[in-house]
Amino acid sequence: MKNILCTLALAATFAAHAQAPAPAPVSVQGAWARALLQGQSSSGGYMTLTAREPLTLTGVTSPAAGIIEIHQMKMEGDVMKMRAVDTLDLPAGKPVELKPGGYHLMLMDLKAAFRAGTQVPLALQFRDAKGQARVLEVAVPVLHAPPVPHRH
Ligand SMILES: [Cu+2]
Repeated sequence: MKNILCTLALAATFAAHAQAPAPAPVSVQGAWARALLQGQSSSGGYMTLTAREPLTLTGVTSPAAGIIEIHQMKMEGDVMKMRAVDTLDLPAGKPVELKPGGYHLMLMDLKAAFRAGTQVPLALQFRDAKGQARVLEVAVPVLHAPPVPHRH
C-alpha cells in the first residue's frame, strides 16, 4: 500500500508541472534496483506494472543514469540472451512483471554507484491508446535482492 501512495503523491507532483504529460494510469508494485557489487557499472531495475488502460512503455529516464534500456532475457537454443526492446506493451488490468531473468530495465552510465538503502528516481514514459504521452515518476529502492513479496 505504501508503494501505491508514494506513486500517487509523485504523480500528483508531476502533474502540477504545466509542461508535463498527463500521469499514466498504472500502478507499480515491488519496484527495486540492484545494488552494485565491486566492479559493476550497470544495474537492473525491476517492478510489476499494472495498467488500468492499455499502455505502452516507451522509455525510462532518471537523473541517476545516463542510459536506461528496456531489456528482455530469452532462451535462444541453450543460451540465455539479453536484448534491448524499444517498447513494452501493458494490457489493461494485466500485471506485467519486470524481473531478473525476464524483462527488466538496464541502467547504464550511472552517475553514482547504486548503494543499498538509497533510492533511485525513475520517470516511466508511456504512450496511451490515443498516442498521447503519459508519465509516471517512481522512487525505486536500491536493494541487494528482491523485496519480500507483499500479498493481500
Ligand atoms: Cu539487461
